[in-house]
Amino acid sequence: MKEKKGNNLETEIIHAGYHPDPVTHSVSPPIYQTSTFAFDSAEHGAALFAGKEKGFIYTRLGNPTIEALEEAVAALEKGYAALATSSGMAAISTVYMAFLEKDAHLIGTAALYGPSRTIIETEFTRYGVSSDFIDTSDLEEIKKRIKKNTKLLFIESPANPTMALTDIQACAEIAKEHGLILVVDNTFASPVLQNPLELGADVTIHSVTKFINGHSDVVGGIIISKSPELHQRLQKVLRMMGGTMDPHQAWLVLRGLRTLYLRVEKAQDNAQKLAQWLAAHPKVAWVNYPGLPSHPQYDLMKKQMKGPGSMISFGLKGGYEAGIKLINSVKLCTLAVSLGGIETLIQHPASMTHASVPKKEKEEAGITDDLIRLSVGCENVDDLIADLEQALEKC
Ligand code: LCS
Repeated sequence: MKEKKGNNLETEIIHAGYHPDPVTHSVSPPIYQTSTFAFDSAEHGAALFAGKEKGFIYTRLGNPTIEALEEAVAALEKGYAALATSSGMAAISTVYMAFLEKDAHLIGTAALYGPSRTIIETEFTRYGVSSDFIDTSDLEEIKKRIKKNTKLLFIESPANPTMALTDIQACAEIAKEHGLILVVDNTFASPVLQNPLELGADVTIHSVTKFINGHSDVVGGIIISKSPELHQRLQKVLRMMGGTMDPHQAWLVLRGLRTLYLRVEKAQDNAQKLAQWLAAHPKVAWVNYPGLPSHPQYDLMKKQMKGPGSMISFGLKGGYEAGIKLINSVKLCTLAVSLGGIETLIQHPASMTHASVPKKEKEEAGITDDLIRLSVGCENVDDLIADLEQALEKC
């Protein structure tokens, strides 16, 4: 069978990572739903374990369906290779476990997804790991916090849920100068809108639960490395820690991935219209959306992203009480955590996704009590506006 190749992202998203099954020529990749693979002989098994022959041994160590997904996402993120994980948090904890030695120090974005920060502050402290979670859009502040034992610079851009951006290229320069590993959680942008490795990052991670799968029916993660050395270190830790993906999960994510470009374009178009509509609404106090010229990093968005995406956060003039009334009054938007699916979701981060972060740290990170987060989906935008309008009338 011929390999399918094209030069544009839309084409690559549809074809990357799949080499048609040589036996049946099946158009959809087969699901190799097996935990283990038969050896031809004792010598063959020994050669596979010794790395002298290529092939599959045991699904925690590798599986063709999982590899198809890894190959596709590595190509889209312009990486050396990728490792699929059982969840986004499995990707993050593998990165921490691989690169944080005893008594190491980490600098991270203050407004990270709650558990990405909490695991460092409540679990890795048991191994002497210390951290500074700061406003990483302030490059001077990053430089000031670097210590002799700083190993990792972990940033999320756009950040969940403040939509603050961090200059990835500038962070890569700082990381290089000080010998740090720069990891970027690219979940909010997706590989369609931002490629951190091209901007100089060492490792990119995604919760594929979100845009990459896109249908709110799978939990998963992926880690993409720039170099063979980083990939091999992460692979060793992931295989032993065991947070690997399952073949059926990988097949579903690969199916979702094939429509990523279409979904991101449509959701982003809706989000731009909704953000403008919200910003002009008399009951809305503020809107954070990188596609609005009022966003403090609008120019940075244009520099490092191909578009502002489809995540919006906003607050109402009536504050917390009005926000809670709003999320209880919507009829089309679904009141649920998670994001990046085809349906529009609305939630209250201070009491939901970021409940694990102490109140003081939340406020310092800009996760105020009045903040409402909207993950804009692919519905008709007039229907979304009508739903929010009827809910705002009650606030
Ligand atoms: N990174 C980001 C930016 C996230 O938003 C999440 C989950 C994760 C990593 C963890 O991924 P998971 O293990 O859930 O696949 N964010 C969620 C959110 O905002 N609502 O629910 C989950």
